[in-house]
Amino acid sequence: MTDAAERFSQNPILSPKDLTPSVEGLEIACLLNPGVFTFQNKTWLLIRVAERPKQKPGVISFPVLKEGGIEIIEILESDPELIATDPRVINYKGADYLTTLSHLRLVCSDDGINFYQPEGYPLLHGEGAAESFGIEDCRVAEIEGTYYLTFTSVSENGVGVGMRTTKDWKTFERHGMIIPPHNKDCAIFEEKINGKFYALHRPSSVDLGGNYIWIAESPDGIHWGNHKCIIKTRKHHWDSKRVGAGAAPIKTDKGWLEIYHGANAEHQYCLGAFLMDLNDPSKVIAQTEEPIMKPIAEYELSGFFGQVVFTNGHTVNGDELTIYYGAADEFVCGAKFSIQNILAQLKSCDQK
Ligand code: MAN
Repeated sequence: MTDAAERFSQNPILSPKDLTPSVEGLEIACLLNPGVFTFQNKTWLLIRVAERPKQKPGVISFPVLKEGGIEIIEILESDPELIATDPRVINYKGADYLTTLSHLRLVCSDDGINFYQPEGYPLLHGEGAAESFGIEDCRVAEIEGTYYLTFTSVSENGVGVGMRTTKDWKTFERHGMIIPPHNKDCAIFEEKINGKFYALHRPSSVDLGGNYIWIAESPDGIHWGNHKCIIKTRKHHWDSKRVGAGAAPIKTDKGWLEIYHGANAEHQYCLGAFLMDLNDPSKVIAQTEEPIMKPIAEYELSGFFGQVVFTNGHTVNGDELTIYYGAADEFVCGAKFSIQNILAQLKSCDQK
């Protein structure tokens, strides 16, 4: 079995052991799903760092953010009111919790392969009630000199899209939750179209509808409206259960190319692509039938949560697309693609 990705021979390029925990008493369980941007002639990753206390036998413990700082919750594995079938989330006494607390951390590189944590840049932590279970999976869009950070804000009240903006990566303006629960995977286009900002996002509709990709417009990049559903899950396909946007769409002469993730009922996460009209991106022109990347390398098949390749960041150099991705929800990896090759795999929506 193969796919269209040319994986870095150095993969994984970052593992939990490569960084130090943000506070004493926690350990890094996973590094995953980096946002990517260029700044001061370097490639930067804004990594999701997921932490928890070192686990003791018979006990599940995890951190949550409270006004005074971090609080550790401990639950006996034998407690009949605990449901712990997914390594990522548990349910206790009817309420959901995450098993790890994520913050976002900057690393940079001259060659796009060897990354280090530079001095003088802050860690981005959850702040306030809407981020008490952490912030995750940040997309970074650079528009007219401002970097727009859109990330998943998690709390007991739900999962929504949070936003911060920066110009220098040292000072940040907080814009709170810009799209309320349940929503994630928000990727802003890096160019205005006909004077308007556009973004892809992924609400989850429980009773009617599903985990579909929507597009929205905005006059200022912060307030969003005119939402339209553009990509749905496909029965009996690799993307039958959920789909979600990756990073900012890539402008090509054929249209806006989006790399997205899809998962099936067995929680296998693969990547595919679709193409939107250059002038009206709410029109999807074409989509791949088969994944362009699927979990096949050892570090993608087993880890904190195996069978996962998940991207929300890339760099583009001519025809070369370098995606950075989370493998098995534990490692940060890289892979190269030819944009022409991805375009050639798209099937026109009229032919379906
Ligand atoms: C899912 C997974 C987790 C994530 C939570 C909250 O369970 O994507 O990795 O922590 O949602 O967003």
